[in-house]
Amino acid sequence: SRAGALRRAEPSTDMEAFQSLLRSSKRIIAVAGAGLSAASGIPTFRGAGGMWRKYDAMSLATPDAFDEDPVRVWQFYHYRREKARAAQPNAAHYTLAKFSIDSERHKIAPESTFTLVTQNVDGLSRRALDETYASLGIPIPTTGPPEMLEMHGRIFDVKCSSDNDEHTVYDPSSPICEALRGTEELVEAGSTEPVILEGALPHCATCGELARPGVVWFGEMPLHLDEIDDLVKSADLCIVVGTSSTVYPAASYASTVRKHGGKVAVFNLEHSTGDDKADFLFLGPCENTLPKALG
Ligand code: BV8
Repeated sequence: SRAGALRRAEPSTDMEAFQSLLRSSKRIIAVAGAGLSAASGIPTFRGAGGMWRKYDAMSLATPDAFDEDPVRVWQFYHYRREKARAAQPNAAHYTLAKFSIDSERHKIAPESTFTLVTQNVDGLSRRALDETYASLGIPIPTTGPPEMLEMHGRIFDVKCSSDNDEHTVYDPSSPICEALRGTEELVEAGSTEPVILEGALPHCATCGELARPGVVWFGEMPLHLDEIDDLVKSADLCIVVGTSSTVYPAASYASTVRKHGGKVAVFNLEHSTGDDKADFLFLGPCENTLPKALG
């Protein structure tokens, strides 16, 4: 019937077909979200993990929340810093890390380029990459295009909350300030919020203003956008991993690749926005499906 003729082709679930597509792909990108780190014990934003104490995580990742209650927002980020520190990269991180290394990737996708665009701020993809370079005895390249772009910043970065000082420092200390020590346990215990004075929170070493986590909040400009836009426009394959594809502009990348004639492969535990338009859809935990697909 005509309606039948209009119906889009279902995404393929054929791993062999995906791997032969890989062999002929030259400009590959991956777009990752919280599902990539779920197996590492990092809570995702949706589902059960999306709540911290009685707050919706998304409502805390905003400049207004920080202006209104920097003590609460800093406790939220301290909790997530401690989670990220205790976490280990999982098989999906390591698979993407190995795929990021030219000599390794060219064994399955000859002469291809690759960049991981991650929405995650947990640093696990970076750790997996550094460990993989080390385990292969390959020095970490200091020139050439970056293997990954952390478009929403990094949980261990800290910057000034005012515009006085634009520079961001990497400060993985645990805790970042004495006042926050131990407050991460309160979440599990669900006990009352501790009283912490704003003066006890981290402050900018340069100007003395309140410091803030070096992540991109809702309403703020993501990082590396020009570079990402160029990559997205020229990609012939976009691998989408562990993201609900609901936050922009990251959620628009797969459809932009398709618009420019590229292919899209979605790896997710369950259905996600727009996956019906993908060329390939591999449902299941990415820590299982990704090693099969790119391993
Ligand atoms: C922007 C860092 C302008 C902080 C994050 C009104 C005012 C202002 C802006 C807007 C507005 N309305 C809409 C917008 C745009 C807004 C937006 O998209 N809002 C949404 C809610 C509609 N976006 C912004 O504000 C962005 N900036 O727009 O600037 C602009 C405009 C045009 C072009 C350029 C700029 C900034 C957004 C960044 C916010 N910061 N993170 C922090 O982490 O605390 S967002 C944060 O939430 C994550 O980084 C991520 O991006 C998002 C969560 O999404 P996911 O990662 O997908 O995670 P989620 O939990 O949703 O899903 C998990 C998935 O994994 C699920 O699908 C699940 O099935 C799957 N999964 C689970 N386990 C597994 C698995 N998959 C595989 N294996 C498993 N084991």
